[in-house]
Amino acid sequence: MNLTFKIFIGLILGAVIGLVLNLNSPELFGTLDSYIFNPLGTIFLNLIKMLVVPIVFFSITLGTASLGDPKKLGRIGGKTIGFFLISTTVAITIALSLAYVFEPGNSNIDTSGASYEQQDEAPGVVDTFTSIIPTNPIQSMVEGNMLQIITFSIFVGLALAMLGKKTSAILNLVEQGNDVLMYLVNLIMRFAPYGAFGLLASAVGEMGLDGLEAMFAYMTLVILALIIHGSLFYGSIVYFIGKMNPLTFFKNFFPAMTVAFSTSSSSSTLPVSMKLAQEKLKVSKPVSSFVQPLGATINMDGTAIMQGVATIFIAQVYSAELSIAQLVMVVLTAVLASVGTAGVPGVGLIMLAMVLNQVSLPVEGIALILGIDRLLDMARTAVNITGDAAVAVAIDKSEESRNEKDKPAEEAV
Ligand code: DAS
Repeated sequence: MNLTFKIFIGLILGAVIGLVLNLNSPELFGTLDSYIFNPLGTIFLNLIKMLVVPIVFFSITLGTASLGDPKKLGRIGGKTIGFFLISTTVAITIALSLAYVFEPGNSNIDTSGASYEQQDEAPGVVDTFTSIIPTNPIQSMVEGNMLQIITFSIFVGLALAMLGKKTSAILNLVEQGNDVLMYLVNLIMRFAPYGAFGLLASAVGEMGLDGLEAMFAYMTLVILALIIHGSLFYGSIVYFIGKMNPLTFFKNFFPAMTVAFSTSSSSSTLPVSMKLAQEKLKVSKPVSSFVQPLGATINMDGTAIMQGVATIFIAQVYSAELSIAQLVMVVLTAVLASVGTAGVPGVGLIMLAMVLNQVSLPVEGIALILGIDRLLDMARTAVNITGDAAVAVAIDKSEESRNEKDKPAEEAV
């Protein structure tokens, strides 16, 4: 039985058992929750939290180093990164706006058990930007100051990229460290069916139908934001810059989207998405071979959308008011986090713990959405790789038109 199916079974069982106990025997629920449901959920949650800091450091260092020497990045590299940053920022802005409008987390869920210290002195936007430079990176890691860890990782990655061959041994170590962490993510995801069961049984047993409604609202909103961003934003990039009919783009790229949906892994889908981009979307090999692998590493719009909706959902569930500066922090953290989110199943959720950390929202809030995350991972991975292909089409067309312009007059005829 494959993992996704096992997680689905865990989800359904947890929700049904939680609801039956909530409606019929709260006392029995109390006992089972203390000795079975809550421990299972907490173990899974702690396993996720355990990897946050090391994954952020290794994957963002590696993601930045893989950009290559900024001096040699050249025009295509600069354009690609520019497109990626704009695309991810638009994605999370759509997510935050929809979450504010539709308020999926506004429900009668009782979260008296958990605490949220409202950041009374939330730093202003200027302080937010100045405070992201760590004075002591190790202390930032101990404190879980994610933006400072991200900043430090980006500097280390840039140094590795600029030093090139001199530090290839260190870069290999970072790559191996990242491989070990990705293997650990894989191992932890095997516990997901049991963790999802415990979390759903505990959450639904505690909150009853209100909990289920809130989770359904959250899931619906993430999917809505994915569809809006995927169709409207990518459709516009492909049409206005790629000079391609969006329907042609989506029709020809759809097989790659199905592979991403079923594997929940951008990296595993890469061979298919590159083949389709080159053969069906006529993207030149050099542009496809640069943009898509880079995108599978540093461009995760679908993941950023989940993180945006989840952050506002959890803030609403805990009745936490996020200031403008904190929202800027969420966008910044999610955009920078997507630089490091590796293209493997479940890693976006680990990065969500980092975003919540950054705005002091209780990471326990992940319990409300963790169970259903694997299903959403499938959808957001499909959006992640589609964004990479859309940018590849746009870059390829802009390079083609540039080459046309550069051609001497007689040749251009
Ligand atoms: N599954 C990841 C990917 O491959 C994304 C995520 O976990 O959010 O893109």
